[in-house]
This record gives sequence, structure tokens and C-alpha cells, in this order.
Amino acid sequence: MEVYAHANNSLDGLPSKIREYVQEKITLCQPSSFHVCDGSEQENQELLDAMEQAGVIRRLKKYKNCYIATTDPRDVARVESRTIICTKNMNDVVSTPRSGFPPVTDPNLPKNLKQTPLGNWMDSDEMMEVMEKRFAGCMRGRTLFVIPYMMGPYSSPYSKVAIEITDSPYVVVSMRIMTRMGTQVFKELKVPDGSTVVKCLHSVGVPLPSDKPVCSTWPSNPEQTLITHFPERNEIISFGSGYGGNSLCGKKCLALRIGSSLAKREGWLAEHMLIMSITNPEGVKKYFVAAFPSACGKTNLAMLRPKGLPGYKVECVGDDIAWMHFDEEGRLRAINPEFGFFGVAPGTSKSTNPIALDMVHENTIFTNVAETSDGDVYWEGIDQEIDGLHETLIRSWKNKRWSVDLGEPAAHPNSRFCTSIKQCSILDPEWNNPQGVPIEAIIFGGRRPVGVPLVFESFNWQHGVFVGASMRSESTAAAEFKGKQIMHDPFAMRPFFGYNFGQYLSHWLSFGKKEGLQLPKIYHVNWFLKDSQTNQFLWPGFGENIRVIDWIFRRLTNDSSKKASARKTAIGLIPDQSTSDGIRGGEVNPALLEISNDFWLSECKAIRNYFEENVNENLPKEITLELDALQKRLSQ
Ligand code: GTP
Ligand code: SPV
Ligand code: MN
Repeated sequence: MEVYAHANNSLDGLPSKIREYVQEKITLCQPSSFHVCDGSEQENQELLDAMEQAGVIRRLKKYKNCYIATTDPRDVARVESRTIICTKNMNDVVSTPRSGFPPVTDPNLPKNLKQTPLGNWMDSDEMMEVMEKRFAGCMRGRTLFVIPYMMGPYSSPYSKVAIEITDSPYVVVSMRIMTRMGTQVFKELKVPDGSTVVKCLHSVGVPLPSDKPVCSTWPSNPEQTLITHFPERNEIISFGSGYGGNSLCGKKCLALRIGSSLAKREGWLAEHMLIMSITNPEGVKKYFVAAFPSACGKTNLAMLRPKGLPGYKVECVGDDIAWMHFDEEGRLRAINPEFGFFGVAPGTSKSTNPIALDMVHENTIFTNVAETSDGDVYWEGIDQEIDGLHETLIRSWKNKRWSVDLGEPAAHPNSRFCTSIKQCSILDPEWNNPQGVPIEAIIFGGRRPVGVPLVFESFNWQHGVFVGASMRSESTAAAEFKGKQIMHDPFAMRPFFGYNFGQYLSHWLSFGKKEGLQLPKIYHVNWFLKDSQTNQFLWPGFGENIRVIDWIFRRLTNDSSKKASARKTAIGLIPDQSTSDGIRGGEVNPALLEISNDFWLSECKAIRNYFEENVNENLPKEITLELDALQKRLSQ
């Protein structure tokens, strides 16, 4: 889609600093027209219609206002190796690895780029030059869209106003789902000239006419892709990719990378966490947050429909990102900066996540799922009967006729649905509260087929921070990693830190030293233990995760007659199945709560190596003390 016919190309209504910024980028990118988005229903529909006509998206016959977009097969996930934080001083972003930086071998990446397992850094002035070159004339033949948007509820002291400039109409319609979008957000500005607005610039990197053999309906420029962040200027510049996490700049780029660096400066926390409420059978309600790495179960837990324990109710505030502040009473309060869900499709079914499945049958944009001949969606694990006839009529995400015999999935493993939060039927009544919701527990977790028990409680805040810092998880399709390797993923934030991880740890630890804070308790869970013989999951997961949430809930009560007991182990406190108040509601395979000293000693070794190699002089001494103490407990 080259030109948007109904363009509003007046910049008059924009705050002065934003107007200047937009004018500068129009001059740089040379689009053939531009349009300032108002966020209206009409604008949205016109864009969807135009994209449908151009073959960028296909309408799903079976549902109301639902579409499928399929991407260039080279542009299907976040690209962590090309995601960079740019500042003046390197140590603000990464520590020098003990064994030095690897040489940059990719000829398309700037030579002075410093790559580490905890993030990539480059000098901000140098990167600005690199990006100016990529953006010069990059929108020729296309429409430049200006998207004003806001992360967080209206009238919240914690929300942030931003704009994204993009040449992708897919980004416009997706940002309208994922954020509060439209010119009205400028009314929220505390500084009217717009100087505090976070600025994002995005291009698919394919000016028209294009001489490259690009995938016709999904323009992208994988060789030249760079996702860059400038925390000292509150700017994001993203080039070459149209995929969600790389192009919807409000999400990981702003809410986590720029967000965490703002949070450090301003004294709060921006985290890769779901926010949920749990109401127990007596009607007592508590809010929890949980950090699991990408594609490790946040959306599913946030929308959990309890199974196996009667009387519990779960409601959803957010499924991916939490912005958290301690309030005047010392309570930790969380807002969801987003306005929609960009959720993993595969594995979503009536039995695993009925709430999500219900919500995506209206006003939803699917990316890289498969389509059936009767205009329905299809993906691995949707649990839908496919008879012989039906099967031959599935169109895969690669736009080919698909059958099981092809030996490849019908939907891409990182295929996604994009749906407004308002369509979630179990939205918590406080989801939009400008003050956020009070958090009583922080849950970390990962995909660990061996060794890590179903659940444990940390001894205190400092130990809990160490537990977050030590997180490891099997890699998933949410980024470009191949195969299933156990990767370190501290706080589920490894791809999203906006500043030095060592300083991030100090920031978390600092709350443990402040007077008057009601610090939440910190837990670690693992739904993914497997039987080594059968390779089957040992824990039913999904709805039955309420049985673990129930134990955590009962650990948090002040009423000693109701408080769940726990067994002390070297790694933390675990449910005591020799009593009646351990994990309830059914069987618990004893292997789920086994602690092997040998396993944990090797874990300690891996964690120590990782910290020494990648955090070294920036590692807070408290974390080393916790690691030493754990190792000592395990050796006793
Ligand atoms: P991002 O959106 O990438 O941040 O992922 P997420 O953390 O929200 O993960 P999500 O809830 O979408 O789950 C990812 C995959 O894990 C899906 O295929 C789920 O079906 C699967 N999954 C989620 N919860 C469980 C569980 O309790 N047990 C098992 N076995 N699989 C689960
Ligand atoms: C993730 O990868 O953690 C996601 C999807 O939530 S993306 O928006 O691509 O980051
Ligand atoms: Mn995520």
C-alpha cells in the first residue's frame, strides 16, 4: 500500500517539539505523503480495507473484523542480535565480558558494536549516523504515518506519552489495538511543548519502487535491520523489520528498554511481567505479578481459568508488561502500560486458554497463523478436529496448501494474535485504575525440563532478587535462537534491559534497604518439568496452575491458622506434602518437589560463571553473598 488516500497532512495540532521532529523526519525519509493518525474507527477501517485490497492482510470469512497477515519468512520474531542500546558510556549499558567482546562478523552490522549475552551497545553519536544513512529516502513511494499514543491509563501519574512515526499501515492498526492511540493523548502532557514525549521512528526499510526481490505483501529488509534505543534522548529508531516486537515500538522498545532506564532514573520498575488478581473462595482478593521469559506462559497464567480447586477466581490486568511504583504507604502498585494482547497463538485452545480463544474471534489481527478453507484460523495445539478433507484445505502461514505429512508446522511457532484488552472477558475491574493495583507477590519462572521444582519461596527480598537474577529457561521461538538450549534469562528481561544489568540488580536491591516499604514476597515456579523416560510434562499446567497459586496465596495470609506450612530446603521454602496444606486439589508427583543437591551445585557453577563472565565488576556484592550462601547450604 503506497499512499493513504484520506491523509490528514496538517501538523498544526501537534505540540511544537513534536511538529519539529515530524518535519525533520519527513525531510529525511522523503515519503510521498504523510498522515497524522487520530485513532478513529473510520481511519482504522480505511487502513484495513486498503491493506486488504493490496493483499497485505486477508479477511477471515468466519469472524467479524478479523484478519491474517503473513510475513516475509525472514521476519517472524524479535532479532536480539540486532537490538541495541546506544549511550555515550558503554558501562551504562553493558559490562566488559571477562573474555572480551566477540568481533563483529556480520558485514551489515556496524564494526564498533559491542555484543554481549546481556545486551548490545554502541556509541549513540555513531549509531545516529548509521541510522541517518539507513533512513535517508527510505520511505520513498510510501505514506508516513504519525501515531500519537500513550502507555498506561489516562490521568495516571505513571503513564507516558509517545509518538511513533512509521511507514507500515500494519503497525498503525496494531498500535491502535496495543496502546491508547490518537491525538487526544497530547492532552495528558504535563509539559505542553511535547519535549517529554518519547519519540519512535520506524521503517520497513523498502523504498518504492524496489529493485530487491522482496516478499511482495510484507516488505522488510532483514540484512539492514537494526532496532536501536537512545535512553539519554528518549528515542527509539527501528529499521528493516515489520514484526511486532521490532516494530510496535510501544511494547518492548518503549515499555521495557526505554522504560527500565526511565524507571532507574525515576525510582520505579519496568518489568516483563503479567498482572493478575486472585480471589479465594472466602472472597479475599490479592494481586500478583509474574515474570516468565517470552513464550513461557504469561498470557496463559494471566487468563487462567481455575481447574481442580473450586471457588477461586482469576482476573486479568495485563499479560506482558508491568510498570510498578511504591506508593506513599509503601505498597508496590502496578499498572499495565498496554491496551491489548499480542499473544502466542500455538498452544491456545479451548482446554488450555478458553478465555484467549473466545476473545480473538472479533476485531483481531493474526500474524503467521494458518487459515482453513472456511475462513477459520488454525495452529498447532488448537485442538480442532481436522479430518482428511479439511486438512488438505489448510493454507499454511507460508501461504501454501498444508498437510501433516509436510513435516512442518501449519502456523509459525511464534505466530500471534493481536486483540484489544477490552475483549478479555475476565478483565479485572481495576485494570484501568490510574493508581494501579497493589502487588503482594512477585513470581519468577522459566521452562526447565529438569531440576527446578514446581514452586519455591525465597527467604527474603535480597534472596528473591538473587532468584530473579539466576533465572534460566529453555529458548523459544519468540526470538531467533535455534534449537532448545537452556539460556540464562535474568528476570525474564535479558532481551529487554535498557541499562547495565549489574545496576539493574542494585536498583532492585535498593528497595530492600528502604524504610517503610511493604515488600512483596518472591516466588519461583516451573510448569515445565518433564519425565526423563517419557518426555511428558510432569505437571498438568494451565488451569491447574491455580493449585500452585493457591499455595502461594495461603503463604501470604497473616492468619496463622490459615497459613500454609512450608519445608525449608537449600534453595528456598517448598510445599510440604506430608501435611494437608501443601499443594491441594489432586496428586502431586513427588518428582515435582525434589531438590537435588548435585543439580543445584552445577546450577550454582553455571550462574557464577555467567555473572563473572558478563557482569563482573558491576555485580552487587549482595548477589555474590547469596550465591556463596546457597552453595554453602547445598554442600552441608
Ligand atoms: P510472550 O508473549 O512471548 O511474552 O509469551 P508468554 O509468556 O505470554 O507465553 P504464553 O502464555 O503465550 O505461552 C507460550 C506457550 O507456552 C504456549 O504455547 C502455551 O500453550 C504454553 N504454556 C503456557 N502455560 C503452560 C503450562 O502451564 N504448561 C504447559 N505445558 N505449557 C504452557
Ligand atoms: C515477547 O517476545 O516477549 C513478546 C512478543 O511478548 S514481542 O512483542 O514480539 O516482543
Ligand atoms: Mn513478552
